[in-house]
Amino acid sequence: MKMTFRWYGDSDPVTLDQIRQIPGMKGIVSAIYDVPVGEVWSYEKIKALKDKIEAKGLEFTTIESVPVHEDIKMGKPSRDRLIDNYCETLNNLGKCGIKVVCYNFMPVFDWTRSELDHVNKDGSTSLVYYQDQIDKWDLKNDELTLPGWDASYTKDQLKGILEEYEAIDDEKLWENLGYFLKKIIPVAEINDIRMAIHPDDPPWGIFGLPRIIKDYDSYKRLAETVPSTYNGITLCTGSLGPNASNDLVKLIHDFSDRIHFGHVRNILRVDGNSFEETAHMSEYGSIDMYEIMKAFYDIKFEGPIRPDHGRMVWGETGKPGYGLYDRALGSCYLNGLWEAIDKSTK
Ligand code: DNO
Repeated sequence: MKMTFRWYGDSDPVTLDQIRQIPGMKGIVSAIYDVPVGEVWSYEKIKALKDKIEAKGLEFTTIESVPVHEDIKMGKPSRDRLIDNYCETLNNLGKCGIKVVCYNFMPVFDWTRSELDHVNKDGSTSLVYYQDQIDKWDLKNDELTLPGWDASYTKDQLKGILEEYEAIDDEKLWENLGYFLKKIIPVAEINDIRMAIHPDDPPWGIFGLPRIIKDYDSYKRLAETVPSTYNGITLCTGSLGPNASNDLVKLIHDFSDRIHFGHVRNILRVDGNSFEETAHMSEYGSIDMYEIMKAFYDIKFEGPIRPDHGRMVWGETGKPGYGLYDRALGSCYLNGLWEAIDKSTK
C-alpha cells in the first residue's frame, strides 16, 4: 500500500510543506475545486496541480473526487451531456497519469454529521452522528449549513431537489448508477483509471433519500452491474463501520480485486444508529484497525490508503475532520501496524 493524505488545494490551511514532513507519507489525494460540478476538468488545470504536488516530492495519482452531477443521479435528460463531460475529464486525467478516481453516488448530501465539534473527554473535538439530533432536522424548512456537501443549496433549492427525489427510490437510483457506469467504465479502462465508488456515509438512508452503496449486497450488485475490475470501490471503514453487521474484513477479502483505495479510520458505535469519530487506534473505537490493515496486507493491496477524518487536537482549527495533527498521527499508526504485520509475516 501507499500512504497518502487528502489535500484541498491552495485554500487548504494544511500545506504541502507540512504534509511532506509526515513520516512515511508518499502521496497526495486531491481534486480540482474551482470547476463547477458537471463541467470538464481541463488537462492544463490537472497538469498544473500534478506539477505543484510532485515538486514537493509527493506522488499524485489519486483523485478524490470527480463529483457526479445530481442530474445523472436523477436520470434527467441532461445526463448524456454531463456523462460526456465526465468522460472527457477522465481522458484528461488519464493523460496526466492519474490511476484512481474516487466518486460517490449519494443523492444531495455527501457525508453527514449532527455535530462537527463535539467535545471529547480529553478536550479534543470530533465529528459525531447522533440519530436523535438528525431526526429533529426539518430539511425543507430549517436553515441549515452542513459540511461535506459538494454543493451548497439555498433553502428553496434544497426543498426543490428533495421534492424531485421523492420520485426516486433505491431501485431507480441503481438504474441510474448502472446507466452511468456502462458509459464511463469503458473510458476508464482505455485510460487505465480505476474507478472507486465511495460508500454512503452513514451507510443507511437519511432524510428519506435513497442510498445504495452501504453493505455486502451493494458491492455484489455493483460488481455484477459492470463486471470490469475498473468498476471498483473505495473501502472506507469509517463509513461502512457504523453498521455493526458490515463485516469489513470479509468485504476486503471478498472484493479484493475491486478495492482500489482505502480510507482507514475508526468510529465508536453508540446507541442505535449513533456514532462518534475517534482517534484512529483500535482501543478508542468499534473497529479493530489491526484486523483491517492485516486484511489489506493479506490481499496484497498496492493502492493508496489514507487516514481519514481526524479529531481537532492541540488547539488546531480548520476544516472539520481535515486538520493536520490527528490525521498525521493516524497515518503513522497505520504505517506502524503495516510494518509490524509485514515483519511478523516474513
Ligand atoms: C469524507 C470523504 C467523502 C468522500 C466522498 C467521495 O470525508 O471520505 O467526502 O470524499 O464521498 O466522493
